[in-house]
Amino acid sequence: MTHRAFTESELVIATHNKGKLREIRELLADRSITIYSADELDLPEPEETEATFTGNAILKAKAAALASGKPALADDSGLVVTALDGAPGIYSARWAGPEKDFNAAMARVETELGAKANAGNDDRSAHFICVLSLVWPDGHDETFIGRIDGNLVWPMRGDRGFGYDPIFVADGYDITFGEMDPTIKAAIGHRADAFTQLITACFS
Ligand code: ITT
Repeated sequence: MTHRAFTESELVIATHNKGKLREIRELLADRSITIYSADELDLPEPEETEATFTGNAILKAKAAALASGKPALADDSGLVVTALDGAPGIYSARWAGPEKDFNAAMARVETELGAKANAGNDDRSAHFICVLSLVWPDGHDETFIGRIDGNLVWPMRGDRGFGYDPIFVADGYDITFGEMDPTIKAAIGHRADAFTQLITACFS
């Protein structure tokens, strides 16, 4: 499959999430690309109306590319909990409410897992998904799906990372993403997985 090469010198990171922005900036740090965040360019936050991570990633990148006239990279991601039939999934940010209260969102995951356990289902497995979509102002997109599998723990542990990191332990580790050195998360995580695919396809 042929991919479009990224040859431009400017890129908009189409996210209003500071945790994601920090991780994506870090992943692009050794490239000579001028990076703008959606906040710096005052880009509006589009409503995520699609039913899939991929649909929402393309929607966000497209909106930013059209509004700015520059290529834009968006990230749609979330926590997919097996016993909760995939919830919160594409609703991961929305479970935190307008206050972006992730302690409440993690407590809700735990309460719902507790109800499942009471009904005999002890499955605490989950995975993070990250879809990265790079869209050019002409509408062309290059889109990649990353994933990491693990298990959920309670209580929350660690204050590094963001979002649901304090309850997620990746397979093969015994500390949560909230306790993990950010450089290790940046190497093994779902965002890193999607990013590696993007770099191979469009930046090399
Ligand atoms: P943008 O749409 O502006 O990028 P958002 O926070 O609304 O920001 P999403 O709709 O993609 O982003 O929601 C994804 C949510 O999933 C995010 O708010 C986090 O809570 C969670 N999430 C994604 N990646 C994560 C990670 O690496 N660690 C912990 N939680 C993560």
